[in-house]
This record gives sequence, C-alpha cells and structure tokens, in this order.
Amino acid sequence: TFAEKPAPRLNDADTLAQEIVEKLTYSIGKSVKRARLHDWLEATTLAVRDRIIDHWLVSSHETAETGAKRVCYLSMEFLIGRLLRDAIANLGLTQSVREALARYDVELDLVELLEPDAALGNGGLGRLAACFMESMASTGVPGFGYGIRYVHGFFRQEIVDGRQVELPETWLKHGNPWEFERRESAYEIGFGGKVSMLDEAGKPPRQVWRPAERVLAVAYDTPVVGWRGEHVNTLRLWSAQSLDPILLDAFNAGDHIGALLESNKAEAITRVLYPADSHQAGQELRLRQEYFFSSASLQDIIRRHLRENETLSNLADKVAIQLNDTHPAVSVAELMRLLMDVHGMEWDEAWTITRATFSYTNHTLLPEALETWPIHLFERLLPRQMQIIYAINAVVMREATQGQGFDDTTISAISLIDEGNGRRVRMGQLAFVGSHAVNGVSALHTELMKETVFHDLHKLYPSRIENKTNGVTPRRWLFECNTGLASLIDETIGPGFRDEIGELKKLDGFANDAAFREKFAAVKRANKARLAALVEERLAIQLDPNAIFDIQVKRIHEYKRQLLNILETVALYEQIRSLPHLDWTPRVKIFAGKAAPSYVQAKEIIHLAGDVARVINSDPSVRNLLKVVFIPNYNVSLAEIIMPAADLSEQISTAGLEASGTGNMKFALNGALTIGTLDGANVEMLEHLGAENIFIFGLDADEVARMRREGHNGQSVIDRQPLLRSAIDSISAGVFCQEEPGRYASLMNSIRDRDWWMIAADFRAYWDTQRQLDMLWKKPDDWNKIAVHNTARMAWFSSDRSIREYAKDIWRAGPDA
Ligand code: DL6
Repeated sequence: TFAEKPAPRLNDADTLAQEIVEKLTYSIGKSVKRARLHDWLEATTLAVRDRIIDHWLVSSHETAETGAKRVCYLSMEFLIGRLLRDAIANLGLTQSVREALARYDVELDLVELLEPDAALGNGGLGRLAACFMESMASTGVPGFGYGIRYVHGFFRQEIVDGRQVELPETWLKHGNPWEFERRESAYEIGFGGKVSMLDEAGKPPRQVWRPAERVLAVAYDTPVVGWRGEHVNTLRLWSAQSLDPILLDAFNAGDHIGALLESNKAEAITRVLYPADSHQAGQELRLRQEYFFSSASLQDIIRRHLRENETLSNLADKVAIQLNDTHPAVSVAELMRLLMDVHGMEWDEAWTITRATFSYTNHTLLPEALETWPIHLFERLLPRQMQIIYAINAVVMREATQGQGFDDTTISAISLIDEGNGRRVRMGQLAFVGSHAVNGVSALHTELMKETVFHDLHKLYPSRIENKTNGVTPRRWLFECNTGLASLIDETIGPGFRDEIGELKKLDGFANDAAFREKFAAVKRANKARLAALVEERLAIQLDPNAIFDIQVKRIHEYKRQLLNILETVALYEQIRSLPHLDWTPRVKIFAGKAAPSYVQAKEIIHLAGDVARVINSDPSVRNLLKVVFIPNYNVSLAEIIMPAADLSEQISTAGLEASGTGNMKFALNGALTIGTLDGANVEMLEHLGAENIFIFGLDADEVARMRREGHNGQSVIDRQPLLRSAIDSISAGVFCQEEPGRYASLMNSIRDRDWWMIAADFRAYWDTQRQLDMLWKKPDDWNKIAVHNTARMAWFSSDRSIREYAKDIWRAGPDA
C-alpha cells in the first residue's frame, strides 16, 4: 500500500542516466542520437518527477491516515519560476543529474535554461505564495495550494523605442511535464440565474440557486517537494472548460462559430492573468475568475473532507483556509452557501465553522488596490452569494450597534456595503469578518492596518489582527541561486545551516576574518561578472565589475520611487560632469521591472530610465564612473541572477506604503547592503542587522502622513536644493529626450506640485546617504564586513519561520500542532 515507504531508489548517476534515457525513449519517443536539448529537459523532468511521486504518495497518504489538519492556501497567483533546479536540489540529486546528463554530453545548466518560468503571478504577493508552498513542504505542514492555471501568465516585457511593450507569455507552448490533469476532480461552477425558496414536504425550506450558466473546473496537480524530499505537497490549479464543448444543435444548423461560443466563453475564464498588482481590475471576467477558483477549491475541500469524515461539523478542526488577499474573499459567502444550501446546515453553525476555518492576509494599504465590486454586477453574477453577504452584514451590524453602540460613521465604515460610491461590496470587510485571524505582512504594516483601512473593524474585533512578517525560502534564494556563497558557507561553518537556517549566525564572527572576507568578496565578484555577461549579451552594454552594482528591481510603481533613484542618478551625472577632478566612486545603476499595462506614469518612468541610460552611457565624460541599465522582462529567473550580484539594494518606497517587500530580504541574504526607508520589513531588517549594517534615510510613516495632511508642496523643497532643482529642470527641458522635449513635463510637475510620493521631500537625505556609501566603498574591508553581517543575520527572514508562525498561531496545523 502507499502507507509503506517505497524502497529508496539509487541516487547514483548510473541509475539516473538509465531512468532519463527510458523517459526519452518511451515517453518522448526520441533516441539519444536524435534528442534535442528540449527533449532532454522533458526526459529529465519526467525522471525527477517519478522520484517526487514516491514521496508524494507517502505524504498524502500519511495526512489522510493520521487525520492531520490540512492547510489550504487560496491564492489567485503563484509566481513559481522554474521548477527543475529547485526540485533536484531539494531531492539532493543535483550532482547525480549533472553527471547522468554529462554521460550523453548534455549540460544540466543548459537544459535548465530551457524551462519556461511559470509566471502565474504579478509580483510580491504571488512570489510569497510560491515561497510559502515550498516552505510548507520543507517544514512538513500538510498543504494544498489552490489557484488558477492561466494559459498565459504574466506578460513578456520588451522595450521598443524606449517604451514598454507587452507580449503574451506562452509557458504551456511545449506542454507542462510537471502537472497531472485530474479529470476526476472536476466541479461545476455556476454564474447568474435565479434564487428561489424550495419548500419540500418534511424538510425545512431552503434557498436554491439555479445558475443560468455553468462551466467546469478541472484540476491540474503539481507536486511541491520540500527540503530533502521528506514531504511533498500539492499545488492544485483550476482550468475552465465548457460542459458542452460543441453545441450540436447550432453546429448541425450550420452555425459553426456559434457552436463554439459557449466553450470559448468558459475557457476565457482561465486564459490570462490580470497584469495589475496594485490596482483593482474591475472587470466582470476578473470577478468570474475569483469566484471560479474559490468555488472549485471549496467544493474540492468539502468533498475530500466528507471522504474522510462523516460530518462537516468538524471542518474547522481538519482544514485551515488562508485567503491570500481579498481575491478569494467571495469564498466566505460561497462556503456559507455550500454548507447551508447544499449540505443543509443551519446559519449559526455554518457561520461559526466558516469563521473558524478562514483566515485572511492583507498585502496592501493602497486605497486603489482595495477590492470592491458594484452590487449590480455581483448580484447578477452571484445572486445567492449576494443574499448571504447581506445576511452576514446584518449580523455584523447587529454586533456593532447592540454590542458596542458604535455611531453611524463607524457603522458605515464597518459595513460590507459601501453606500457612498454607487453601492459596492467591500471584499476586505468580507474577508475580515469571515475570518478568525487577519494578518499583515510586516510589523509596521500590521500596525498601519489597525490605524487605517481596518480601523473600525479593529475596534469591533480587537484581537483579530496579528502580524506575520513575510519571508523568503533560503533554498531558492541562497542555496540554488548563489551556489558560490552557499559552498563558501559550507566550508566555513559546515553544512548544518542547510537544515537549520538559524546556523547562518555562526558566520557573523567571520566578518572580522580578513581571509574569509576576501573569499566572500571573490564570490560576489564572480556573481557580478555573470550579471555583467548577461547585460552585455542582451543589451550590448559593458559593465565594470569594480563599480558598485546598485540595483532596484521590482514592479514599477510611483510609491516604490524608481523616480527618486533616477533623479539621484541624473544629479550624480551632472555633478561628475561639473566636478570631474573629484574622486568619484564608480557606480552601475541597474533597474528592472514591469509596469501594469494601463499605468501611464509607471510606463513613463520606464521610458525615462531608458532615456537617461542612453544619454549617460554615451557620454565619454562619465565613462567608467556611471552607467545605467534597464534590463527588460524582469522575472524570477532573472532575479536569481541579479540578487547574488548586487552590492547595494534599493528599498526606497515612501514610508508607510510598502507592506513588507521580499526583494529586500533576498538581496540582504546574498550579502548586499540596503539603502532604504523605514518601511515594510526594512524596519525589522534594521532590528536584526543593527543600525550600522543598513542605510536608512528619509521620512518615516508618521512624518509622511503628517506632511500629507499639512499639504506639503514639492516646489518649496526644490527651491532650497540646487542639485534636485537642476536634475528636474534638465529632465523637464528635454536634455534626455531631445526628440520630444516635453515628454516628462507632467512627471516632473507632479514632484513640483503635490509631491505625493515625497520624492522632493526625501531627496536630500537619499543623496547624502548615497554619498556616505560612496565613501564606504573606498574601504572594502568595512564594506565587506557589513556584507557578511547581512548574510549572517538574515536567517530570521526565512519563509520557514513565517510558515511556522502561521502554523502555530493561525492554522494550528503542522508537525508541532
Ligand atoms: O506580501 C507580499 C508582498 C509584499 O511584500 C509587498 O510589499 C506588497 O506590495 C505585495 N502586494 C502585492 C499586491 N497586493 N495586493 N493586492 O503584491 O505583497
């Protein structure tokens, strides 16, 4: 039976070589002689997948046998990246697979590069979900990720004539050897139609929803293997299909296109990922996506539960469901519907179970990102769920009025229905009231949640909000992406840190060891050379590895302030030109990131970065002192090359706006110094690293809020700062875009006027801190000491720590439950 552990397979290269060639021959139908590199990728993936399956079946069976509580992580996004390297590293097979392929003159490194990135996410939220899946498997928490199998993931970015162009991404072009289609796990999902009361003799009357449309959600499973292959979880992604692939009546009547309309409409639901991470999409298709994957996941959870239990009354003891932001918030109403209308439960019991089962993570305070839906749309698409939301609202209102005696303003802030903007359903409120725990993703963000978006709900339910600071998996973000550094750490403190990341602290003492620092710096140099080679190949720009690699890679957004970095770059350029005799520290400014396709200002920022790069890179007077590059199409695989190559990490958001950040953690773990504001998890990095090992500047969140209240205006600051004024004037005057001098007028005016993102307000502090870093670079011993401290002290930011906290405080699941 599956309960018995399978006999361990031999991990030697001979056995693996044989298994890979078997796949090549019998699954792909190619001979060794004829196989292309892509065939080797597929054969290797299938052979490695077989190894994972052995562990997968054991893990699933163990969970079922022991009745252990499962954690279901509902997320609209999983930004996974490539899987092969991760899987073989976690299985401990990297060397054997490398040798096995080498027998056929095939290089593992080249094979790996052919795997497409699974880019089923936009940025931070989706990448966090991927880290959490890996950490749940690595810490032995029985986890199920539930999401959407988008045919087209996050768009491919090209820069054409300086502007971002979005192209469709086609990760499934060659199929996906990691996944298993589960046709037996398919569920009907309804939309529209009517609700009526059914009064059957002998039974209590109940509401029945008769949807006008139905589509099928079909499961595709990908195994997620944890560290040392000890535990394997499942990522279950839903694909939409039509119940009737062809409408035969229409087809027979000669309407061949009409016969396919239904199926096209159904399949559209999972065709493409919405490419905006901080702006709500607002379209009907998006709401369909949200409901589609929520309902499919809940039906699946209930079916599995009833297979193993006789009742749904103990659902919350057996399953914890985490809502990753509000995208799956409709689940609260859907679970109530399933429990009451389908499984005959009474309201009170269903409500108790629902709240005990769900918990919700908030990832942003930006008002434009907080999801609301027009009631008329919601009601038309999901009439029964709308009724349930009204009923939940009535319960909450009663608690607020009778229990607490809140006034009308507070009540209307708490309400699930926003009456002020054409009547809308507030998904944040729905997720909040339907959950027993609500968390922010850094200490500062969690406090701000209490003070701002959930101020009134926090008064009503004061113990519900708690903090769970984000983390990143050290397997992908250190062991795999920075093999040089990981091996150096092995040599220095032994390999124990690979199992217990806390042991990285042992490295701290080596910061004072000159020989170690030299080796640490040599690893960094090699990583910088690798990035420089990539930049030369893709952009034909040569970078000097002796310069500071000063890197800002993330989504392009005004609050992340790439514009502050560009202005400092322009000011530096002008200073070097006017004071060429000074001993300037050479810098390479590296940018990468995608803008949401409809975000005009963000696209202008990309254009400006490119224009500034073109002018600076072609000016002989700053050669070797300043270079600027914008690397197109930032994705997980590119990040894996960039993070280990950074000397300096830019985490410079307007304080109070970055919920946590996770790039900040990846950079520091790989030994980059951080220049940053007191925002998101930077605040906790400061605590763990010590003030001497991180470069904090600028306004804090309270000061930003105060200045905004007082009506801060940029011009008054600019007038007092000649460097800033000159940079803004040069950009406005078209120095970097002579072909269209007015191109950046409105971007620059936004700083002169309201300066909402506090760019002018923070410029001086940022400039001064950058110059302090210039000085530090001239003392490599001091710089490298700080870099070593960064790697040594970042262990706390492992996503294993985050997951253990969720498991203990929120889910009450996992090995220690
Ligand atoms: O929590 C993960 C990640 C944070 O680290 C970032 O600070 C935050 O911006 C990001 N939020 C999103 C979009 N949120 N929504 N909705 O990706 O989450």
